[in-house]
Amino acid sequence: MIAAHPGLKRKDDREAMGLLEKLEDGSAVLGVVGLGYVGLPLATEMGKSGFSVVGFDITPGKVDSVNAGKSYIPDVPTSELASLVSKGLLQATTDFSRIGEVDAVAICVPTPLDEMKEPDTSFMENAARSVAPYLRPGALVTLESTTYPGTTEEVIAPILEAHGLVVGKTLFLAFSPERVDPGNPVYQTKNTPKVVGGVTPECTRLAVAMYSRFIDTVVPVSTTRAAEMTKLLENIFRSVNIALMNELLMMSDRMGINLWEVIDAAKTKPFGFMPFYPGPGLGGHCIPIDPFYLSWKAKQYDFHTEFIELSGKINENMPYYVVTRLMDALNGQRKALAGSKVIILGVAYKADIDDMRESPAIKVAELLLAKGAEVSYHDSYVPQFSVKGAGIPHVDITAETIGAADVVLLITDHTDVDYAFVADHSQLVLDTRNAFKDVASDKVVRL
Ligand code: SAJ
Repeated sequence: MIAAHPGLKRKDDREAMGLLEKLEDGSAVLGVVGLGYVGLPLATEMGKSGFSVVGFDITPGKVDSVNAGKSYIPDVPTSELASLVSKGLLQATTDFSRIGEVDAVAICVPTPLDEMKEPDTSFMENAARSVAPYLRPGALVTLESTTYPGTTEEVIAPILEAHGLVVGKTLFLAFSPERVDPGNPVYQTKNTPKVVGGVTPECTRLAVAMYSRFIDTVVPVSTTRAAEMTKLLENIFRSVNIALMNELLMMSDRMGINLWEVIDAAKTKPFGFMPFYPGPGLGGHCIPIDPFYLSWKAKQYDFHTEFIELSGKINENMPYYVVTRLMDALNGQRKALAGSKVIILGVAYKADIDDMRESPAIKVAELLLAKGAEVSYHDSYVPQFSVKGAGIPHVDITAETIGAADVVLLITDHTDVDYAFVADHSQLVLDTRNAFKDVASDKVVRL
């Protein structure tokens, strides 16, 4: 039950009341713009709660796949999608004029960095421009794309109001950060708490009313900026702590201390400590990118986010540090990196997924090729790996292939690899993830 806010009495609150009732009785038609790893699971949860949902995307292939009931997102079972489509609860289109059919729409499009490492808000702006002409008076729009504080009100609101609607009166607008962790076996869209911050209290209330229908826990905050900042805080917390571990790793190596052992020991503290681990660098579509959305905006307030800049510098240096350590390890066997056969073990950006976005393996492979190494790779999740257009050959893990390599360089610690077998048959291993921690072998060098 969603209690109507007592304040919703004024004439122009009639719009809000109308939407609130439609959300409450389930007759509202919902929309999702962007049917990717955030939008398709969201649209599916909306449909599963009984709403009619229209999904919008600029990629005809995705639209066709959804309408055929075929999922292309591992977190969305095809059986679930097919069921919603066959019941007429979910349909997809590239025709944005159909926004006129929806009472509320969530925008879930990418927010990458451009080549200058500055926010690229073009996807959000284009999405807003695509929906603005067709929004019905009284509609609710929520933005889910991770972005800097101020985006919703400074960038998106003006675009949505360009056709006469007024936010807070004839249009309701909120920010609600996506918290999708692809492949997470425990937390999916429905059971991950959802933070919501509206431009006005009515905007917040309506967004809370919508999300509450299909997400278990909804957490309202006072403003859109607080909601935008919440997501950035979550991910900057990670990137800064990972950078700290990477810096301590480089120091510990010089001091002859096994930092991996130290972290495991520190982890025994039952309070006040949270483990992060060093590694070959930061991959993924969130952690390496989100901090720079904040540092970019902070500059407008003459504020220099030194932690973010420093952690970015340290994390970005890790692929170079790995190659230096690899050269040291080969040097110990009187081998030059140039001409050496290197097998990169694991190239996805983190264990047990197939996602290559920003994977540190890409930069490592580039550096190895530039130094004249002969590079091949093994990753059962990634069938094809190329660097600057050059395909890197894939090898199976056999006694022959491992034995023929001068060094095996572990970048990503997938759990489907027999690390004892690799250690037994290799000449040398550089392990950047402590994946060989249970393997006693003098051939394994730990980062
Ligand atoms: N990494 C380290 N050391 C660590 C943890 C991660 O080097 O201690 C590396 C990973 O190998 C990877 C990168 O950092 O290359 C990012 O890893 P991540 O564990 O942060 O995973 P992501 O990028 O999938 O982050 C997502 C985020 N989810 C959202 O933005 C909605 C993040 O907020 C989640 O906390 C994270 O998943 C998660 O916990 O799995």
